[in-house]
Amino acid sequence: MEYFVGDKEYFKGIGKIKFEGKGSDNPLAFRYYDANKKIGTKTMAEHLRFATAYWHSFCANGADPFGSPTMSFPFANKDPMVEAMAKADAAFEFFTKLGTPFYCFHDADVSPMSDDAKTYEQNYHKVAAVLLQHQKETGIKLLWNTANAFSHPNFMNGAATNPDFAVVSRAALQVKNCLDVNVMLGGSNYVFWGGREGYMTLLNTDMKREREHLGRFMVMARDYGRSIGFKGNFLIEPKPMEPSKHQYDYDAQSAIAFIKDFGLEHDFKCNIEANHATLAGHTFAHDLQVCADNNMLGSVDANQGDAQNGWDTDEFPSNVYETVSAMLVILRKGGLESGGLNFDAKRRRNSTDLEDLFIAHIGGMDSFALGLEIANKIIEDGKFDAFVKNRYASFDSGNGKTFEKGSMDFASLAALGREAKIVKTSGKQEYLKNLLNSYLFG
Ligand code: XUL
Ligand code: CO
Repeated sequence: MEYFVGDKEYFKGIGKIKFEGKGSDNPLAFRYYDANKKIGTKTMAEHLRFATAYWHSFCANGADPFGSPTMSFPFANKDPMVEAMAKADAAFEFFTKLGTPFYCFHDADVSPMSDDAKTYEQNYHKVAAVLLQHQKETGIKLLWNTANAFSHPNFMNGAATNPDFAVVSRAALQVKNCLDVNVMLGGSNYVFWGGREGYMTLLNTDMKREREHLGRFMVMARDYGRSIGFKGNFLIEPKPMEPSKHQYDYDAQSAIAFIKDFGLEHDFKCNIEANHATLAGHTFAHDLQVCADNNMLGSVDANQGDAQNGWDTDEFPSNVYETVSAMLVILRKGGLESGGLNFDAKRRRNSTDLEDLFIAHIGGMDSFALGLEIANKIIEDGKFDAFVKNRYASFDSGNGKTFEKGSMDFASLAALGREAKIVKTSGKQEYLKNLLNSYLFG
């Protein structure tokens, strides 16, 4: 079904994107993502739960610190509220034509911000009512929303961690409105990303106090959300830096420590972004695995960085090696549950054709579909799992098992070390990488 409001079609000349298979050379068709194809017990659509990000797709206009906007949108209008409504129409036309069943947004993406708090609230709720209407008509659902408490100059010294209480309260106003809108739209998750929840120099910062304020803020937001009937997961999206020099939720490990420090572990999980993990010096799969091991895998911002650039380039996923590695973690964990794969990704500044927005998403969806199929085959075959299990076999019986169960004291462990016969055992990394390539390339 194609969907556009009234007689206004924004993405003219582009119809519903279809699966045409490997033989197709149509850039506006899927070659691997076949929504209804069963992989194990679920369809591809059920496994991957793709979401389109409002901000990159319908707000980012190609401006960067060195140049002006390069992209124009067919819904542009001088009146910001008229534009917001037209943008919502265009967004739902896009989701429907592309076939992403979910979407994500910041308050600032969908409705105009205002210095006047009341105007901000009124704008936001007016647009939210229109979003609800579109959701009902198309069946597209909200994966998560979030507050943009980092762009406005008010937040230059932080939002919940601002040294000025007045700003902390303004951030709370935004988060409250976002939670209200989330509940109205039936959102599955609510995200906190703290771009300015960090600091630039200790010379002007009381880090301990700021981190405690952030914890208090989240406890209060959790309690408010639950009181108005929000049943989904709250998610922290870690990122080590950019725009702050030091961000408090640096990576999955530190976000989980933060969640536990403030007693939030029953309500909070993580939203892992590939390019944030690599910025922290990890692989995407590493941060996913840390979450999986702690039962903290909430959702995923699916993108990729540039191997040479040390910043958040937010590219669409195209590296199938990475998508296989990610899907291995996700499948072994049992899936994304109420999370999804949100394309927090932007086309390059010089990809200026409107069809490039479709082509970019198609590439991301195909890359994850391939990742899913290959990871599923790897798990079904069981060769890697058997290898890893065998590597730890010394803990499956005898003294190793007693140690793991916690029924051995340290002196006994050390005494065993006196007699231990240590045999050199290869980790076989090269063999395993060759094996992985055989799944990727046959
Ligand atoms: C910034 C980033 C954000 C969050 C939502 O790097 O990833 O877009 O996903 O605020
Ligand atoms: Co993100």
